Amino acid sequence: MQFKIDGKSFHKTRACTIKTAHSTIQTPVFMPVGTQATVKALDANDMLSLGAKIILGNTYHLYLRPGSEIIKKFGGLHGFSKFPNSFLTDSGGFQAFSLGDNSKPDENGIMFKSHHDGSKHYFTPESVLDTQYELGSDIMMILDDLVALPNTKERIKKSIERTTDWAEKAITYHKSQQEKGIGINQNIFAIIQGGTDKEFRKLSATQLCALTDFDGFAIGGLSVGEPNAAMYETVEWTTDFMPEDKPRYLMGVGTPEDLIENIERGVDMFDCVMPTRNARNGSLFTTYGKIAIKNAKFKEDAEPIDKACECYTCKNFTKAYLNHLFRAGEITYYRLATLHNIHYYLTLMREAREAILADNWVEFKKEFYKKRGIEI
Ligand code: PRF
Ligand code: ZN
Repeated sequence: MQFKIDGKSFHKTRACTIKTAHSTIQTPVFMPVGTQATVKALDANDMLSLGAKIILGNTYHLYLRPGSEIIKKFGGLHGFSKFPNSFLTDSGGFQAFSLGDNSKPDENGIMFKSHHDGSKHYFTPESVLDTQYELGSDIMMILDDLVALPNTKERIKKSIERTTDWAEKAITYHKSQQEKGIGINQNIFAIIQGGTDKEFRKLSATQLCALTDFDGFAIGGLSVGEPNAAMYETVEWTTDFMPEDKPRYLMGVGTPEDLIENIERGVDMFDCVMPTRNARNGSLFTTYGKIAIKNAKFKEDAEPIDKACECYTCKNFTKAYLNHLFRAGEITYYRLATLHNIHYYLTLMREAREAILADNWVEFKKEFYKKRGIEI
């Protein structure tokens, strides 16, 4: 993959271009979540009309159903879903972690029970790459061992040691597979762990970033229950140990405010279920903050969700109509709401990029907060 820094502005903000075999991605970028090889309620053409250059899929879910060998038969995620731009696939480390008692990591990998039928499976650093080769994702994530916060120093230390060990195995395996012609157009990212402890983060970042064959680096293990300020501080500290000349990805984050704050702290890439999940729950993003579309005050509201929004939903429909569709539980509601929320996130990232390239970050951030009634 090709990586280029196009411009920088205040503090650690940066605007970059990432080129994969399937698309050119301008950063900062938000990757909509498409766990099951679709962004819920939408299809590939919707994603193209939104201008999405990359979406995220999940190894854990697709491995269990329909199985990566079936997806491979249909030309990988691109052929199967017909989304022609890039896919990043998460490794399954986080999904196993989310299974709680139904997953158990050891030195060599993670044993887990399927949430479908309780069947037992074992993921190793190598096996999750084999699955991702079949999925054909443009960016593959390594298997990592993450821990809930707060946790003991011993457990966090173990998570770092394991994650580094697994990263070494992953990169060695990936190089050997590429020599055999497997995964040659696929990139691989390592995942920094270490909780909110500075020394642990430094240790994890320096160990992993010394493995220079990785195409990019992610910050994992955050947004798992720690206070927001601790997340920001950890990112601020960690990005200083990450290379300038490779993409930096903050996994599973976050709110629009989280994106702005972490772009300032040197992050290029984000993913989160928030815009899609919130849409389905009736929570819609606007320039002025969130609204709950089910609210009775929207019953006769003739305005779009956000007058400033240029999305398909806002160009065509009123809040009154969306309020009705939501209350009636109509499927159309999910599609229209999801289109709007993703459009909001992608537009915010495009505007952030423009502000960085115009060296206007401070002003941009001030405006962003001011519209939400916050003076900074
Ligand atoms: N590791 C992986 N996926 C993730 C995370 C992680 O730490 C997070 C943390 N917020 C989200 N998704 N593999
Ligand atoms: Zn809209």
